Amino acid sequence: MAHTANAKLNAWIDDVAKLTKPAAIVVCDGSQAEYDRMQKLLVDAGIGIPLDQKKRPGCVLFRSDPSDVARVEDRTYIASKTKDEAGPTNNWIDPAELKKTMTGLYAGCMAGRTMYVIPFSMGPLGSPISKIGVELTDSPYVVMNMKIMTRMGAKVLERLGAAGEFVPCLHTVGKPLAAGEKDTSWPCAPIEKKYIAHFPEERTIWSYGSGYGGNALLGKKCFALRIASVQARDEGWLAEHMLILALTSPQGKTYHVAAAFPSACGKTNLAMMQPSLPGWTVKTLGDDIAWMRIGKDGRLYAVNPEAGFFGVAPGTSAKSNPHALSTCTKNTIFTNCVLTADGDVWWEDMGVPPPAKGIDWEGKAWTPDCGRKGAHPNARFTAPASQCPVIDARWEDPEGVPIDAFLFGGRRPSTIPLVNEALSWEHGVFMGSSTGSETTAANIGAVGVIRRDPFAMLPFCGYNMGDYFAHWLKIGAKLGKKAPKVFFVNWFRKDGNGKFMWPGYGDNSRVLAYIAERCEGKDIATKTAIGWLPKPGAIDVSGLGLPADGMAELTKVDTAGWKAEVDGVADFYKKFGNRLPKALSAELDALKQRLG
Ligand code: SAT
Ligand code: MN
Repeated sequence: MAHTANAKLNAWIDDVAKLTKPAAIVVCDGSQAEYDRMQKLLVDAGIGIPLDQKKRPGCVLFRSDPSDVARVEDRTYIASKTKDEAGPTNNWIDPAELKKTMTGLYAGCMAGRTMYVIPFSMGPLGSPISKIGVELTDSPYVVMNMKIMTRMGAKVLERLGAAGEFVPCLHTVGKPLAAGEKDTSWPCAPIEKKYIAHFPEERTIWSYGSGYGGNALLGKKCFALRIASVQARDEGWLAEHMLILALTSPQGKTYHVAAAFPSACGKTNLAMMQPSLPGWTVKTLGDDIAWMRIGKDGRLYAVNPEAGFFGVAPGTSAKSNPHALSTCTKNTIFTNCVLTADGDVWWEDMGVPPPAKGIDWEGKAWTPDCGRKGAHPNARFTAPASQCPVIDARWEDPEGVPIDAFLFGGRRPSTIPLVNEALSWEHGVFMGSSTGSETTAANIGAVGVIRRDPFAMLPFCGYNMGDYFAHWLKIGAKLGKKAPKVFFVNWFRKDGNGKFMWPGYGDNSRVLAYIAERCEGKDIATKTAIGWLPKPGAIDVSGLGLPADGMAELTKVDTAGWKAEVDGVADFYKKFGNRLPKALSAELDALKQRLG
């Protein structure tokens, strides 16, 4: 049927409809009226809960099923033709076998539901960096979220035209409805039937059984990272799990920084930071993903492929991230937060007193002393990026912004200094590849263990991670002298009493200012065995009241600690066998030598 002007798309829609048997097919136009219709449908069904329209205009709350609260990494697959292509860090199943299993699950899975066709663009429409995807889904909640998170609807179809290319993204909640059956408040499939599948060679995504976040909003991690990382490798660009920010000095010079941190390290907070250092400003371009290409001038240019923020609510407060709080005051979808008696939302560590009573994320009566958390730790807000009070004027620039510095970082209680500048691009890639973060009580397994999460891409790289490191080395060789500088930062050092040694949050601007000055080539760093470290006085700590030896401790080389770090990285590198680039084992050896 001629659902659209694109023959390939029409054929795919018909094939999927034949298999999944939806009651109706709707091609989304991306209009506000359509969004409002989806919301009304869900509210009328008792699934969406509209919030108080004076306190939170245009906002609605959803509660998911307890089996469906986050990305499911052990149900996420990179089904490349060979296991070796997926590499040692991904779950692999033979693609033919996986397709057979999933085709069985898909048969009749949309019965009683409407199948929505969501044409979307990752990146500003028409930008040379952008790419088009089409998601087929039976979830109106997904339609609403995709409207905020991507550029979506009729204008994308126009752009796609009769013969344009798109990444097909098939999604279902995996809960067909029998005639007359009433829907549950959060339809999904049991955990062992959930599959988040990627077929990298075919640039195709199949997702079954989850309605939550990155499992269901397929433009985000599935397309913009896992599939895009494969496209980026083949086409010579970078698809990265990075925030993008613009830092402006008191002299009015702007620097663009892209930064990768594993989860729970404050990426969204850094992206929207309110600098404590007078005269410096930070503007946000993105909080999660960066697509970067080499521009005509030979520099690396970055675009945020998303149009919204899918942020973790708990912990978001006036102290940690005032700008995120302002971003979600209107036109926002909340998922798994507490509903207060006066029709507002609340979450743990919001920085405001809890309501005397409310309804928790499971729909149960809740009071602050009931012994349970009210919001799920992975409760989220979905809000338009345009509502962020510090969104950068260039955030939708189709050409992107030139990157001056890359930051890698993690939660490291010891050894790793506050800021360490790579000696070369290769050394920077070594730093990225060895990125790790301490597990906390929130992680399953031993506490205080360093989990390696190279480039913060461990769950998001769509191919062999050894080849991914090689790709980074190749991009550096192309950039040559125009390559961004690379820094490793650590806001999370602890003293002997287990207290954080660095205040973090807005005071991280002091480190950003130092980084900007290094980009200017200022002689404020010393070359050491581990990299360039700030000279005494190079970082402005006035007014912080750090102990006298505080900065010395935060910026010293802990030789014993680094020797243990070298052993840790060597152990991790073994995983990659002969896919580990020689340049990286050489970096590891050279570091070992320098440490003596
Ligand atoms: O659920 S998402 O993958 O979109 C968010 C995250 O885990 O970072
Ligand atoms: Mn992320």
